[in-house]
Parts: sequence; structure tokens; C-alpha cells
Amino acid sequence: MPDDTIAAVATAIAPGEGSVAIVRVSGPEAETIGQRLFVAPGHQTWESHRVLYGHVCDPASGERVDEALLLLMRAPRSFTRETVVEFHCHGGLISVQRVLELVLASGARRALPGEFSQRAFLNGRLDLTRAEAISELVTARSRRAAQLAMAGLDGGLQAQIAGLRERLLDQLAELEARVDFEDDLPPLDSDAVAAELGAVQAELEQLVADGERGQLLRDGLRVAIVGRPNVGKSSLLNRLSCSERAIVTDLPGTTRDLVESELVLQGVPLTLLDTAGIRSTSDRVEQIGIERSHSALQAADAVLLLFDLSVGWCADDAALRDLVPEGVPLLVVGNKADQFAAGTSPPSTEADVCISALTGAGESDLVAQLLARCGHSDPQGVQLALNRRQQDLAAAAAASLGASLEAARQQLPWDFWTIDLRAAVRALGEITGEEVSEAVLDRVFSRFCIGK
Ligand SMILES: Nc1nc2c(ncn2[C@@H]2O[C@H](COP(=O)(O)OP(=O)(O)OP(=O)(O)O)[C@@H](O)[C@H]2O)c(=O)[nH]1
Ligand SMILES: [Mg+2]
Repeated sequence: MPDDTIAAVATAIAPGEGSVAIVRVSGPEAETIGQRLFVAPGHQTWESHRVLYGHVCDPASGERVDEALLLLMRAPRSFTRETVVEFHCHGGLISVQRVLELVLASGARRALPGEFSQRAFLNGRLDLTRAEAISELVTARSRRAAQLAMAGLDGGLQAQIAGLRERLLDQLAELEARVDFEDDLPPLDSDAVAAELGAVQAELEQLVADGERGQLLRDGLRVAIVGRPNVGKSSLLNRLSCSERAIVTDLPGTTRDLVESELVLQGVPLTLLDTAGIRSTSDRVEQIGIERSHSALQAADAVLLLFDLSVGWCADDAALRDLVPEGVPLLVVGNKADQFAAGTSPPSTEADVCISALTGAGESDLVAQLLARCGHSDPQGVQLALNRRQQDLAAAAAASLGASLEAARQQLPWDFWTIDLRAAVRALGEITGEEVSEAVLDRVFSRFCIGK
């Protein structure tokens, strides 16, 4: 158990922003540090879970550094289960940093990223899936991603993984007993054991697949809009992001640089990239812009290839389509559908979807098709989602169970089954934190933000 006291600013740090900022201190010295720095007038008493009003003062000079509230939470009734003191100071940059400096000068150490959560985990306040869910909640970029994180925080993942691990442990116990005392025990129904291992394996594979879909909600997608000049790329970016982010004119070659816009479509956070129209040109600036378009095309998670329906699909559009890397979801979008009389469909066999960036026609179809191509066909379907680390472990557990089942199929002795079964149990224990090394923990928590 850690025996030192850590401190960090727990709220976002931005100049001129946030009217309140919190300096959080956790560990055996937290209360002493609080009493040293905080002057509470009148007859306020230092009771746990009571808010004190007063000033943070520099003990060396007596200078009042900030007017603040102090919240004391004595162990074990705190997030870390250690004694925690929070100074609720004024926001911005200056006073909160000074309060933190005073806390550090009084004997606390600057907390590493995720160190409060790590202590909460080490002290049994949280299992690992819940701790990771907190970090995911903080970094969620869409409401759906936040809902998934909340499901993890409510213990849904923990319950599911721990349940599967229990089922494997039951089978392991039966098998190991047979390894040692085969003659003293009733015979084991190997088909029933194999069926149970197969059932757990199938559930794990389902969890991995759901995790993949959930990943989209967490990480989001970088989508590049590419095409020849003047096809309406910037108009589409503006429409999807409900803004006038990019300059639109009827002059081909208007966009010279990448224009990024962040938005959320059906719960999926997207970074949309408007690019310079691709053509051969002698204009040096435009050439550089076009090089950037090519890089964006290569680096995108998905590509919207736009062409002008009123001009028709041409060889240059086809050449652009060939540049899209293999395996990257691509949607060919015919734009300017408004140029055709209502009720008549534009004469294009190449377009996956026809839209008008001008009127908004076809926009919802475009969004649905784009997300479907990126594997996000059922946005409400995923209720719980493993993160990458958890997915890798669940997949490893499923593979180990596959090896166990192979031993079963070959009718090998029990100890051949148990080797891989034990590996599967260990992998699931690494998800919940029941069987996890310190190095892995350090790596997991280092991805958290400071002060969490
Ligand atoms: N009729 C019609 N005009 C459109 C539509 N979308 C864009 N335009 C017009 O087409 C012209 C070019 O639009 P932009 O959005 O600037 O095209 P772009 O692909 O970004 O062009 P570059 O930046 O030069 O590559 C502008 O005059 C737009 O108003 C559409 O759906 N229908
Ligand atoms: Mg443009």
C-alpha cells in the first residue's frame, strides 16, 4: 500500500476558464497539509464530510492566496479510501497553481496520471473495469460513448466477465480434481465440460465483436472528403457540421489547406476533413494543398469520394477512387442532385448515394451508409463494450478455450485441457484486475488524465 501523499489539480486547467478548480490531496498527510494551509474563521470544526469556508494562506508569509472551500473526507470514506482533502479554489491558472505549489511544498508529491484511481483500485474501492470506465467517461466524445462508460462504471462489465471466469473456474476445479484423484471421484462427463467451455468461448467472442463496435463510439473516425475541384466538398463539410467552417465559392481550387471539423453523428464522434480539390495545376500553393489531400486520403479511417452529378462521373474520378487504400471504407457520393428535376433520378451508376449539399437532400442516407460501412449499423445495439486492452484479453481467453476444446476433441488426458483453461482464467482475471501484474497496472493507469 502506498504510504505517501499525492496531490494534483483535478479539474481542467485553462487560462480564464472554469470558475472553480479543485486541488485534490490524498494520503496519510492530507489532513495535516489541509490544516497547515487552510484558515477557517469562526467556530468551524474539522469534521469529515463537512465543507469548511476560509482562505488558503502561505504559512511562510501569511499571505492569503485564495478564498476557498475545503472538503475533508477521512479514510476510508473517500474515492481512494485514503484521507482526502479537496481545496475548491477559484479557477483559471494562477491561484490554483499557487495552492498546488503550497500543497507540494508542505510534503505532498505531484500525482502521476491516474494515480488517484490506481489507489482506489489498490485499496479495493474499484475493480479494474470500473476504474477504466471512469477514464472513458472523462474522455467520452459523444453521449453514446458516455453511456457505454456509465454501463461499465455501474459494474456491468465486471459482473459479466467475473461470471464467465467463475464458470471456467468451476470446470477447472472439476478437471484438476480428476488429474490428481481420478480413481476416487465419480467419472466426469467430458461432453458436458466441452459444451460449457464452448458456451463461454461463444460469449467471449460476442463480447469482442461488441467491443469492436463500441470502439467506434470511443475513438471516433477520421473521414476525408475528397474529389475534384468544385464538386462541393466544402459545401458538404459545412452542411454536416452545421457551420460555415470552410470557404465555398464557384471557383475551382478554392480550398487550399485541410479544414477539420469535429462532429457527432448518431453517437459516433467524427473528425471530418475537407481537402483541396485534386487536379493537375501549376499553382505552387495549390500543389501543396493537393499533396495534403493525398496524405489525408491515405490516413483516413473512411473516405467520402465526392463527384458532381451535373458533370457526370469521369476518368479523373475513377483515378481518385483507385487511390483509396484497400480495406478503407469508401462511399462514392454524387453531389448536386438538385440540378435534376424532382422525381427524376440522376443518371449515375457509380454513386452509392446521391445528395445535394446545397439543399441537404440525401444527407441522412449518406450518414447511414457511411456509418454502416464503418461497421456501425446498429448504434443502439451495443450495451457494454470492452476497450482495446479488455478485447485483447477476451480474445486471448477465447483462443485458449479453443485450444482446450481441441484437447477435448482429441480425447487427450485432463491435464492437457487444464493448461489452456488456466490461461483463459488468467486472461479474464487480468480484465477485472484479480490477476494482474504491477507493470500492467502502471500501464493501464498511466493512460488516465492527471488528477483522476
Ligand atoms: N447546385 C448545387 N451547387 C452546389 C452544391 N454543392 C456545392 N455547390 C456549389 O458548387 C460550387 C463549389 O462548391 P465548393 O463546396 O466550394 O466545392 P469544393 O469541392 O470544396 O471545391 P474546391 O475547394 O475548389 O475543391 C459552389 O458554387 C457551391 O455553391 C449542390 O449540391 N448543388
Ligand atoms: Mg473546397
